[in-house]
Amino acid sequence: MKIAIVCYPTFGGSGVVATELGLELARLGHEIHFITYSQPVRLALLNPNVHYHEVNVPEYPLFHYQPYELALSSKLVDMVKLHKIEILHVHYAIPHAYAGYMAKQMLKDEGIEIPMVTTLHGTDITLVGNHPFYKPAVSFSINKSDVVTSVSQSLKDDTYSLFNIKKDIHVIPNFIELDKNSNDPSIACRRSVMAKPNERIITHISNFRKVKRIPDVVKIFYKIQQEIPAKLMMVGDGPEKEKAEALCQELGILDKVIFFGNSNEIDKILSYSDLFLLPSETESFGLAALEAMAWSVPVISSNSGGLSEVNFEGISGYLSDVGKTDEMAINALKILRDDEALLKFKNNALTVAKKFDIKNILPLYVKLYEKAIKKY
Ligand code: GMT
Repeated sequence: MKIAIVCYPTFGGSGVVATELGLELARLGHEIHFITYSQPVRLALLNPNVHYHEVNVPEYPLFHYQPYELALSSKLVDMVKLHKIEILHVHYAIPHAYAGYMAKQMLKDEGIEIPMVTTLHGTDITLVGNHPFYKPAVSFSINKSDVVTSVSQSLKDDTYSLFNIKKDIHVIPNFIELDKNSNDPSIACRRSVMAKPNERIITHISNFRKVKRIPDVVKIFYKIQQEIPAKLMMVGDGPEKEKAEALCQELGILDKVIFFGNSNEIDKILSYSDLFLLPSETESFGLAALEAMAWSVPVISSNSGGLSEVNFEGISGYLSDVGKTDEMAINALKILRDDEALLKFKNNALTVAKKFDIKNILPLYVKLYEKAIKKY
């Protein structure tokens, strides 16, 4: 199949899912065209089946806001015609589903009919898309998609309750490429660089937005390090990072916390982590938690959104109500205090992660594409 993938190219989860999906489809022999405003961070262009087309928005002084949707839909039209693309897969509803729909209409005018799959990722529904300024356009473009998927049952339920959606939503969970972890020799374990042998390594990875409840991460760690020797790895960047650094200083734990910023070495960091913290306000799936579990790292998370579909209570970690940092710290210590418990949770985390192996999830997308293309 010739597939166009539209996504955000940044470190965020939806961009990572879209990129890994496209790369795996390319490995299976499909022709993949990534269409976005800059090269996705995890995109390796060394496969002849992978193409990247940049959307450029020329600056014009008249425009207070540069019209990205217009540029994207025009680029989609051009690329579909040039490369004979058979299907559009847009990740994140805003504005991708909207631009995709406009591209479909323009192509229809020229006698070209092409199906569009829209994958909902979370904040496009629960936070941003739900805003009254966007809601009508988001509802419209979801309803006009040929196939709609969501990354968890929880997100599917949220979509139906927040929007007037008449379409069937297929739940296809996010996935992880497990083979990569054992096959990549460059991921050498460098634990000693980060912590002493007796210190537990605790990690948080996110875009440091408010929704991630970064102060809760620091508070949980503060309580843990009062009981056992530990270090905190803070990976990622965003509006809450500076406040987190200030809070660590205020609590006198700055020497036990490493702020990495955005990193391309997430696998290395996870390979020596003992525990992952994700106390988010809301999380439609929690890809970062799954990535940790794939490295045998147990997870302490909130129980919001789709997190309970990924992190299994008492098995791969523990879940608490949002903001219950005392309980989260107590649960963390249950995992970290002795080696035997830690090993059990580590093994369980990997076992649960295996359910989300890309090999199990990819065929679900392929089936939907084939069905959608056949219908046209
Ligand atoms: O807030 C983020 O983590 C970024 C956001 C995105 O769109 O990249 O993540 C959303 O999509 C991810 C991939 O499907 C999910 O794993 C995250 O749970 C979801 N974030 C939220 O729902 C807050």
